Amino acid sequence: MSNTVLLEVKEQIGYITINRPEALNALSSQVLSDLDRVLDEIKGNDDIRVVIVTGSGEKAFVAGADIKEMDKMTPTEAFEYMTYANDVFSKLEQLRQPTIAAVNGYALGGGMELALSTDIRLGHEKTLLGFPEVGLGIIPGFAGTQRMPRLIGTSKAKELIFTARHVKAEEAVALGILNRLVPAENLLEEAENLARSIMKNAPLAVEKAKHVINVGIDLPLQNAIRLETEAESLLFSTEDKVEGMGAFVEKRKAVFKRK
Ligand code: DAK
Repeated sequence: MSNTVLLEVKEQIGYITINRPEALNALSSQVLSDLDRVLDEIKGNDDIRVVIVTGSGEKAFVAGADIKEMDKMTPTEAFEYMTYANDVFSKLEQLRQPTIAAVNGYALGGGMELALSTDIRLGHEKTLLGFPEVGLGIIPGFAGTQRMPRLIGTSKAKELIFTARHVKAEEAVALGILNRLVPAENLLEEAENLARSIMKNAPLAVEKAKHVINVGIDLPLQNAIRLETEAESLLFSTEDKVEGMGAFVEKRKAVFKRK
């Protein structure tokens, strides 16, 4: 079996590692189909509570779509490749588990777009992000023209996309692309700490919060508020809601069961 994407599960955290360090983890079609398979495994694994996505090696998270592969594509092949990649990235975005990108170096083009498909992004001082596409005669093709403006606003997104410039880590935090920076040697550890601070809460509540935010953001406000109300009422039927409130009243630590 191909191993361009690795999945490891430790203490209820699923680690996805894009594993082509010799090509700075560039997204080939093999990577996309391996990522697709790994996401299906995660979807079916109730033991995984949070997912961390990172890149193999010291230099890159993902240095974009594989330019050498893309170079030879016909328009029809490009359409199919992009449609498939968008399905895979949407699968990542819609995982019920919260996802954290540990952006350990270059996150360019498709790499930035992969990171944008996660819920929370951590970087370090050498993390460099950008959309080089217009310099290659194309535009971001894995939903960067859509997810980035939704995250940071249209004007700032346009500046990044039109200029194709590299954005340093501090600026990426100021823009709201990265949640925060941590020392490079602690990046994975900080991602794990963040994962654990999510995992101490009621799993169904966290999953519902993710769903309501992701779906609600594209709805008119009143419909989104209604979605929230319905999700909240459903959580009132869970054992974990009884446990969470009971533990507060009894002044003890809640033990959640995802029920
Ligand atoms: N694709 C393929 N190989 C890559 C690569 C990439 N994106 N990025 C790096 N590599 C390979 C290099 O070719 C080199 O391989 P060898 O020559 O040793 O065989 C190896 O990784 C190490 O890279 P460098 O020697 O270049 O390393 P440096 O430290 O000097 O430079 C760099 C690091 C990240 C600045 C540089 O590698 C670089 O600029 N990489 C390309 C960044 C980039 O432009 N990425 C693509 C963004 S465009 C669509 C599908 C997808 C998309 C759009 C449309 N359709 C199907 C319609 C999205 C496109 C993108 O993501």
